[in-house]
Amino acid sequence: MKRSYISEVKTGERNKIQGFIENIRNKSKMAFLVVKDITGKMQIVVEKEKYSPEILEKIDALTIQSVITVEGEVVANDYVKLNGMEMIPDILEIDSVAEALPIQVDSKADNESDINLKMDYRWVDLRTDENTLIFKIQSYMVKIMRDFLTDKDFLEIHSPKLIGSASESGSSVFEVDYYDRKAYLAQSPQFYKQMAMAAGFDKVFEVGPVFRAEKSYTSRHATEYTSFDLEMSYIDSFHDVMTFEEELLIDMLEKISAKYGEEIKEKFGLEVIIPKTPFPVITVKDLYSELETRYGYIVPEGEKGDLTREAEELSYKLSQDKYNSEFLFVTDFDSEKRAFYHMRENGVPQGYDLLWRGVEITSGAQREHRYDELKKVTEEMGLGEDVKFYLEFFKYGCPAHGGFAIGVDRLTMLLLGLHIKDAMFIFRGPNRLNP
Ligand code: AMO
Repeated sequence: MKRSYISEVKTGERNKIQGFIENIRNKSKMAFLVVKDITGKMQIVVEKEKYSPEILEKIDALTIQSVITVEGEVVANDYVKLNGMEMIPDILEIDSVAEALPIQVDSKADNESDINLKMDYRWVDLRTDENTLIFKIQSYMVKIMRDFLTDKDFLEIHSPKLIGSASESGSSVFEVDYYDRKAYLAQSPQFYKQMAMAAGFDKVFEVGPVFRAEKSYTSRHATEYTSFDLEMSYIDSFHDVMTFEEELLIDMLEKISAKYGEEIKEKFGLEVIIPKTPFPVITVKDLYSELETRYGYIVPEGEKGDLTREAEELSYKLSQDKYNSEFLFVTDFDSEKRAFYHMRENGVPQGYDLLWRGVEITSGAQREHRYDELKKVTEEMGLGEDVKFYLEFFKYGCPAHGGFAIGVDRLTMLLLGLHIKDAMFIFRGPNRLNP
């Protein structure tokens, strides 16, 4: 018989379902099992006197989280909380026996060692309703954004992750042996999405892994994460890029809200708020002066040209108090704090960071596409050999262009109010390379 997903099962029909055992109540006369698959849960009822010793033996051997196949009649029962139905099995097979579990599924981990143990057994940890939901939502979120772009004729590219030189800044790159020389793990598809502009691809995006060798132990940093990058040609300024990002995020939030809004509220206690456009925009300088006037925050002298963590957090309060918005664009960073590839106008980088709920989710910019300008900047910064191949991209014609990158894990984390470890299928940090 063909397998049915639990969500498709109808009463009054024979069905075959397969899944993990979430609960077992094995009494003298009756046994009740709860089977869970990716779509739902089903109660299985066994009235023992009606069954052969062979099936009863199997039931006695069952353990929590074992995988079983059950076939039988599905009947309506208003007393059953799981969709008002239950299955009366006539065939029950144990496909895979679960040993005593190393972690308690569905328990809350509130200390570091419990969290680490859950991470060690991530595949078991991921079986909870909440964790399954996180990844259904993340999968849908990326699909919506991918659809949004492909509908607008963006090409999806797949750039190399093994590269010959650092793509963001030399300090946070992983070095790997590459035959008789060194290679680096890409910190971003930055150079290649820009190369696609020089190739005349016009609009591209990529969803893929990026690597950052940062020793950051925060709730929002990972050493490998998924970056949602895009780049577009023939823009007039970085404001075009910002407007485009607003449209992309609103479309995503609207669709997430329609499909998962209720569940997000129920399971994670958060409202999916659809932002109004335009999102508020503030320069770094004005942001610091607002934070000082309103909340008495004084930024340390050396950090004025960039956002401190405290400023990011307070900016959420400001964006709510002043603009009634969860989002805030910050512009006009100090030139030396921004990547060399950002276009500068009168020394001001033509780019932005986007903060959501007080955490940076995006960096974006118009890029410097004029070969001579770029050559000058990279020489001034002493980048030389590292960017030689990249400079070549702009020598043979390249349109004005810009783009941005959104951290998929940060987006998931902020949407659902999680630690980044919980928002990633598998977390990678300075102390974690397994499973
Ligand atoms: P940036 O380095 O700011 O920009 O990264 C873009 C976005 O990626 C996410 N992010 C991270 N997420 C998890 N762990 C980390 N260690 C981490 N670092 C960054 C954040 C951040 O906003 N090439 C540029 C983008 C561009 O200009 O197109 C870049 O990579 O959400």
